[in-house]
Amino acid sequence: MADKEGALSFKPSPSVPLYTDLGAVYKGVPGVEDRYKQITESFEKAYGAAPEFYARAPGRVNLIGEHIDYEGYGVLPMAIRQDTVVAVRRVPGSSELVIGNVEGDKYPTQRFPADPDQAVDVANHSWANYFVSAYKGAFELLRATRPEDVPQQAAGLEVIVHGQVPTGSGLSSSAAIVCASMLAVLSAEGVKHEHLDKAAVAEAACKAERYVGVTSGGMDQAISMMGQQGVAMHVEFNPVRGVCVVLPPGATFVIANSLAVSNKAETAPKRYNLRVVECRLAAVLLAMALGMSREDALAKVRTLRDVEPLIAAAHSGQHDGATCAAAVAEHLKESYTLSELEDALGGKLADLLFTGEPGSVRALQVAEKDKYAFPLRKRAVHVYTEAQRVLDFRHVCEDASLPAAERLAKLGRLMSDSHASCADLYGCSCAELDTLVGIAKEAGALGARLTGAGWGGCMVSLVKDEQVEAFVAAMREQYYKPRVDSGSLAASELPEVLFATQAANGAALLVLQ
Ligand code: NG1
Ligand code: MG
Repeated sequence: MADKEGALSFKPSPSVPLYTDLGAVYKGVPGVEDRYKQITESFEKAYGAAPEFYARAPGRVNLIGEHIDYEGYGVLPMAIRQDTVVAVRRVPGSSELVIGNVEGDKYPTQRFPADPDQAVDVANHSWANYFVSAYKGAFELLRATRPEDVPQQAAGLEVIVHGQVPTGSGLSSSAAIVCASMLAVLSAEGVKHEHLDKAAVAEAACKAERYVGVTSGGMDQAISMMGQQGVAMHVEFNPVRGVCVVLPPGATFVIANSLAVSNKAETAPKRYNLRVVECRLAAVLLAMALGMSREDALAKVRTLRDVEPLIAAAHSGQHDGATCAAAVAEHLKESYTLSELEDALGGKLADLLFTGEPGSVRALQVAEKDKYAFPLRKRAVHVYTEAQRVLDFRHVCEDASLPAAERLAKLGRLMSDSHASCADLYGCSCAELDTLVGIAKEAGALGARLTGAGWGGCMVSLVKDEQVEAFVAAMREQYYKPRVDSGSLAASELPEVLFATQAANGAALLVLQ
């Protein structure tokens, strides 16, 4: 699946901006000044002094391209307005990191040594683990790219975090805190903002987030760092890069939270990390079926994307999504038992493929205990067809020869097809999300799909501008009102669980004057 630069696309600016004026980051968004005041007050209350600076990074909504970033394929998200702010002060002479939160009751203060080589305690998952992961990652980035900036002695830090991105909702609260924390640490260690390359920070933040125990891809950190107001972004990997994609006029993305919380770090062995393992197994088996030796496949094939050249060689050069899916259907069985996989690959999977990957090994252990049958055909067909839908989505956005209304209708269909594939082939939807998508389509959405990892969290739908109001009213009536009536949702929370959204700016450093 190859891509070419279209007419309506452009590259994002490369370096992290530094603002001294809040208005520059949040033009016209109400409540921003008050929020920073509240963060500063929390900081002063906790530490007896004001913060030196702030780093902020947004959550994101993925428009299309689910569970394919870790398979090497491009995705198409946009940053949203909701973000995480990390306020920081260096404490000379201290060798401690004190991590507090504006919502201290929910997220209690934690202390860690200012030691970049400390291990993250994955077994005791805590909110502050995200900061520690970013802290380690910041030093790894510094050591690799700016050794002259690595301090002899890491600074002690006092930190207050404030997050607005709902957690466990598929809008990437995790990447928001990791990216903001990483920028904060880099800046505290003296790196100048103009020396911070957004793509490099995104790549380091992606690696860092894996310290919390999820074997994730790089989409969330990439868009949280590189996002640009008013445009979506086609993000590709190895190396991380983005191209801004202008959406056709006349429609809005509406986000609706299913209210089923999906806590990815805790459920990883049975869900996210298991999918990453399944894709790897599918890729290796497919490569072998297409003629690669077992030794080579085990040593060289890491993603389904790695198999594309073999598919092309067997199909007269064709390697679009449909051809790849047909190759999967021809060569992979519907499902495999663990012993079938071990026989095919010649030994214990943990030793053959996943050494040094504790998240994957744990997923295999749980699968063995559950006598899980690995449905590799479906998983691989999802990945290849979803990767094609991302390219199609971008091309539709860029096809100026079609009227906007026609382009929007096509985009909506791609989104709905993506949801069906996530639900039926990838098994990452849930009853609440499927219900939401059904209601959204009935209420006139051009298309609707789960967004993010799934198994709960949010849906994104594409709605014609003139229908947004009626659409929101219908969603409220059919999905949320019964929950408000039964007391499981407070009416005051409605604006946070159902809202129209525009593409917002990516991460920034801020010094208030
Ligand atoms: P969420 O769960 O929405 O943060 C996760 C991964 C992404 C990507 C999507 C599925 C992390 C940090 N992010 O997103 O890399 O694989 O699922 O497309 O784990
Ligand atoms: Mg996340």
